Amino acid sequence: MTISTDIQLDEKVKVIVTEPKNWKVILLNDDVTPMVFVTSILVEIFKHTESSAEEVMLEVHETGSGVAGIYSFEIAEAKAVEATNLARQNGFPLQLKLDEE
Ligand code: TYC
Repeated sequence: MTISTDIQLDEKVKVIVTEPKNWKVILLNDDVTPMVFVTSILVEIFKHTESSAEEVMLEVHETGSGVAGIYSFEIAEAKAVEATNLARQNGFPLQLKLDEE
């Protein structure tokens, strides 16, 4: 048995496809979180090399903020949560935020 289905397309429907935006994970400076801890988070979670991690960490330390990485919203959120959890587990007040690109 063959089932055939006719689908009527409404030509008035216009499909608008837009690229999903990327999100920056921003690291914020504080006076308590050790430099070595921030550097290790940049290596472990944000996949920096040791030297680029140190560069970003120092930029945050000197200017107040810096970009840890740029991802889709879901990945950015997951990495920010992972970094925040790790900081809290170690008793540090490290803060991260997400900014649309
Ligand atoms: N300012 C901190 C210190 O002197 C280091 C630090 C860097 C903290 C970056 C947070 O996101 C940060 N120990």
